[in-house]
Amino acid sequence: MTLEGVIAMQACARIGATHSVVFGGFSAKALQERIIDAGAVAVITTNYQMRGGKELPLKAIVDEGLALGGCESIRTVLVYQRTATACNMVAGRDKTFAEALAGQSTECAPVSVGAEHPLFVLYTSGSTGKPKGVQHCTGGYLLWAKLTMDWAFDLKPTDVFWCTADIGWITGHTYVAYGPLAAGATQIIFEGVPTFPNAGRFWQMIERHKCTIFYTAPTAIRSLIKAAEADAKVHPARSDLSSLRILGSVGEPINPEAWMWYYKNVGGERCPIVDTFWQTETGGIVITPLPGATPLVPGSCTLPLPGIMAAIVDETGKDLPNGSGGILVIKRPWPSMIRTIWNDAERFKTSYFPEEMGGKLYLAGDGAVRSEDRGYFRITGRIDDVLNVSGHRMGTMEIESALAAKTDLVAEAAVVGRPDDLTGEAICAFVVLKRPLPTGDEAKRIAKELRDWVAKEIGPIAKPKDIRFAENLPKTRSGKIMRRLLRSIAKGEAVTQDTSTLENPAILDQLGQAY
Ligand code: 7RM
Repeated sequence: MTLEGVIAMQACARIGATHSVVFGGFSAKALQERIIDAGAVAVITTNYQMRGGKELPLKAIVDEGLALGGCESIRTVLVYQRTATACNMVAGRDKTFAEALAGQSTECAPVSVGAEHPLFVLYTSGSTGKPKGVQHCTGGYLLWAKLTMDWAFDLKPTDVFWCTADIGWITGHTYVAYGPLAAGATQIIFEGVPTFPNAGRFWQMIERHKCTIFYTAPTAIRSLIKAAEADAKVHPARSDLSSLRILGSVGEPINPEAWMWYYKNVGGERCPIVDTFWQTETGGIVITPLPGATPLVPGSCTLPLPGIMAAIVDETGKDLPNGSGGILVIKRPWPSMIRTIWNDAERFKTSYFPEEMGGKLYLAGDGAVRSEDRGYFRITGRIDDVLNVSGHRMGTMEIESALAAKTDLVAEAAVVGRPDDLTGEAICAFVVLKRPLPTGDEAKRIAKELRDWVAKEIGPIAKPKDIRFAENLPKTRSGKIMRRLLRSIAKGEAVTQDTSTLENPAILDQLGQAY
């Protein structure tokens, strides 16, 4: 989240090189897989990344990822020295920013590319184990980034815009690295975390820099509500937030309580909240209120932007009337839409344009419902095997594959989401071990071992919050794991669904007790 991070992205764009940013919280293995899939020729990184006052060894993770093998396409590793601490440098391959810049001209003419030239590939989770490389183009993407800065945020030359997202995710691409500068905004780029040195940091930053447009995620708001309730010193009331005029929310549904708190305590009942719905694949905001123009309803992202033909349909692609929940689709293309999945045109077609729905509707992967009165959209959450944990997209299959790869311990694993007050959804793993059912301290020890394993395979963000052991999983006679039963059990609910197709109904009692 340094300025150099954004500079590196834009430098790639300037010379016509396609970039793929990998979030700093991913593991060496996740990085290696992305390098191989992308066929990257260089890695740009930092010696250490500062996070909450600590130095995180990013370059060491890069070295570890490259050492895992298969990354022969990498010719150069460029290292920005963020901190004074030394890191390992490989002669002939690694170069510091300072070394690379020495003796270079300060001018670099931009390389012209066609509008469809791939600007970047950003990996995101889908319903299979392998992340998808979402490919975006140069022209349409930048157009939509710029337009949505104007439309969703009503950007004026006097504004100070702050999007708190990390550049490792799409929100950080479009509303930190590209949109604000394309629109000529004055922007804040924040390297820190919301809770360091204390949970009043966002409010202090807004006051100090006279921020006028503030864009963050519901999960951050919820954790700051909790902190403000526990300690008045970090309450937004302690800071002068009168510079603010528009607030934004993104990444997951915002619950009406969090919306009201944000509206009152941060926006002083004066600032409209734009609840912006969009995805890695849409490139920019597609459903949002227009601040000051669209009457707001807490928990609703209201109406599509001009040109976005959003609709709610049934499984066959037929339109549903307002008031009926269904599948969110977009009927016509728009400038910043995903162009393809990197190296996998077939998966692009089958994931987003399902034949059962006629093959021409863009399937967002979310459920939604439109209100009877205004036709406002409310997103009800993913309808595929994708979880949203603190606004981060995680595939249940990815986590299952990671657990199953621990072959000395794990016979089988199933991962589902359950609602969580703070993180929106929490990861819950049901695990069958290759040894007798553990109890007490042994169960705790194995659960920790599995969590650490997942952190190594994917990254700390994928660690399951709950791990429940059982001797088996609920399966149909044809061997399919019945996840909807697991979802009820994860929530702590009694299983009320039809279990007549279950091969081993007795297992439900054991899973329930495990809870
Ligand atoms: C921008 C981003 C996409 C998924 C998407 C939804 C969920 C995002 C909202 C939302 C309800 C919102 N890209 N989502 N914004 N749900 N209201 N305003 O988050 O690719 O990482 O995630 O996030 O489920 O499909 S993403």
